[in-house]
Amino acid sequence: MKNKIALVTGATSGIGKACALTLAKLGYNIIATGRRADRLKELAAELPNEVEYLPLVFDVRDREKVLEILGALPEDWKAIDVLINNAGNAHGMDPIQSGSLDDWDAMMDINVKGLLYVSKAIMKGMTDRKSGMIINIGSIAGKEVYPNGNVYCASKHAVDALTQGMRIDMNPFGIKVMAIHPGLVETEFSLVRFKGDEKRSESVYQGFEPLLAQDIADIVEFAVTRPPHVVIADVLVLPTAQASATLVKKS
Ligand code: NDP
Ligand code: 8X3
Repeated sequence: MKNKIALVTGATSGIGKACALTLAKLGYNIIATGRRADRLKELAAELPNEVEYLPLVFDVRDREKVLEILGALPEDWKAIDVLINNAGNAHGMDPIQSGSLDDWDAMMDINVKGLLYVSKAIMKGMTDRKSGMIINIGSIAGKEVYPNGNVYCASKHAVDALTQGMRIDMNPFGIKVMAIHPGLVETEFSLVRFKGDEKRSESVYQGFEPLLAQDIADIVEFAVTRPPHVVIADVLVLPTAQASATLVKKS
């Protein structure tokens, strides 16, 4: 394949989908992942015709599956140029003393361990080829802690630390590593956090203009189009109405 290859996790909605479409418009062939196979199928119809597309259905929590599927990529798809570790969500928003163990497991298993499993499967190829770029989608919740954000914030602080660690360890191989830390972006994020409660989810984005998924994809476009000697290491991007993690009403 002549084109570069981008792998985007969590490309079935929101930020990941916008990133996949934007990278496709830039001419990247796209590997898109998620659990919802129907959504990955629909994405095919939205991609430009000239772009090659490989949808992969797996849960990032499933260590064996992640390593098996990403370890057996077709020959033409092995040389991944850009990995976007985007799959993730918040689950619940409770004071720590009444938080649910299942919610805690989900956030640590998906946002932290899932990111590690996917990265593990891809980093070896990048270091062997001495080229590549990893973009981790963190959050303002990885820079600040807000009331009832406890475990989600911890998971995103871990993403921040892992990004720094990856950048240091992969630096000798010329691999670029960055994190984008968004504030409030209107996606399916709150619907997942509040377990399908549409009213509560919509209220998160009322009374101000939130970021759009495309605003994050625009940053990805800027980052991947920098010359070889430039890495955009860390970006905090907020809606203009949001000055900190605690200032916007979340529910
Ligand atoms: P969405 O809920 O719209 O998208 C989340 C994506 O992650 C989906 O494609 C989903 O795919 C995928 N995903 C979730 N769990 C798993 C899993 N176990 N295995 C595989 N894929 C999974 O939310 P966003 O687009 O907003 O979220 C994307 C990232 O951005 C997350 O890491 C989130 O923490 C971060 N973020 C979001 C902000 C916001 O305000 N929206 C702000 C800051 C950061 P599927 O369900 O098909 O598996
Ligand atoms: C998502 C943004 O502020 O709800 O990471 O944590 S926030």
